[in-house]
Amino acid sequence: MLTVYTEDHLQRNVRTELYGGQLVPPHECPERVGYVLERLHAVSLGEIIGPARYGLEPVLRVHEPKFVEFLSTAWTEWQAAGNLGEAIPDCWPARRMTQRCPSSITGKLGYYAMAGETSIGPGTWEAAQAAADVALTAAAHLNGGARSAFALCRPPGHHAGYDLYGGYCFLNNAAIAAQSLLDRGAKRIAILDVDFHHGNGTQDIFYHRDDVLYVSLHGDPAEAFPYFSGYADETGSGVGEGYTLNFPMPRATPFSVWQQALQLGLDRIRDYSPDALVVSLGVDTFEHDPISFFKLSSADFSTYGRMIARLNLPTLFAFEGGYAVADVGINTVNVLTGFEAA
Ligand code: 5XA
Ligand code: ZN
Repeated sequence: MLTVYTEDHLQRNVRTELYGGQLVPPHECPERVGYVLERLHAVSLGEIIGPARYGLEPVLRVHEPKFVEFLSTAWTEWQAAGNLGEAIPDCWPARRMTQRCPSSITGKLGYYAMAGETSIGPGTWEAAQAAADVALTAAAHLNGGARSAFALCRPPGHHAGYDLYGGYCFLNNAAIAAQSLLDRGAKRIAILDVDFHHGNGTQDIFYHRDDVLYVSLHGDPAEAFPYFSGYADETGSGVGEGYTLNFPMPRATPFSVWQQALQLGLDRIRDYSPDALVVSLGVDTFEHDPISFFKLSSADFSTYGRMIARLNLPTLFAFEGGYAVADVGINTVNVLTGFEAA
């Protein structure tokens, strides 16, 4: 399997995450990708190539122009305003408040953030753009007839909505890739999100559409981030009704239960008969993940890689979460080798 990767992700190396009432070193750190690369080499998964540059056009197919402009200038504006730390919001347009975007950078952060933990720093925008290019390059590879490709994206993407960032995400790499496949001739794309967290951003972007089926397995939002998205009764709207399928699951969910939900999701994807599959591949379902609560073992990742392969679809894996840093490489690559072995 081809991997697309660029060291441009290193440009995002913020010092702070708001966590447990403290500013701590971010869980979503550059070392995560280092462990994945190390494992890719160890198992000789295949060639690793750099991304092509696609510019903003494919990004603007799924994100609002003013939001993209905000991301591209946020750090400069934050510094110009005399702030000393990294950029984090401190006020949101909550219930019954006006939904107008302020001119102040602090106000803009609140307007565009769906969560407050994610600092913006120098290089955040450049890394986010590079991650989108990684996903687009992997999509181009599928278009060229490949069975599969792995987009080693960082920062991750599935919480980034049409005009929202947060949850460590800025641009929605999986959504950008899915849209590019449609723009190059696909009629239907399925997105399977196996990250522990619900991909509110991906759901948001495609909620009203029937050309993208979104299936997500995740921690019950009553107990897990992003808290305000991911319930089973969120099923799509308008022509998109029935094209969002959420499987929220409780604390300590074991693989035996998770696997049953996955099979139901895979059955729905097979019925949908898509031209290609995009997998939002987060491995924070791991039993030792520090911020999540499912109970998958390293071996379980191989098992579900094989299950996904049985769909027999051109498949793009886009890297998302996973914070048991030293195990992120093994768990991620187990999915890919399981897929290849099937
Ligand atoms: O998939 N999303 C994540 O792993 C980020 C969770 C952020 C929690 N504050
Ligand atoms: Zn996650």
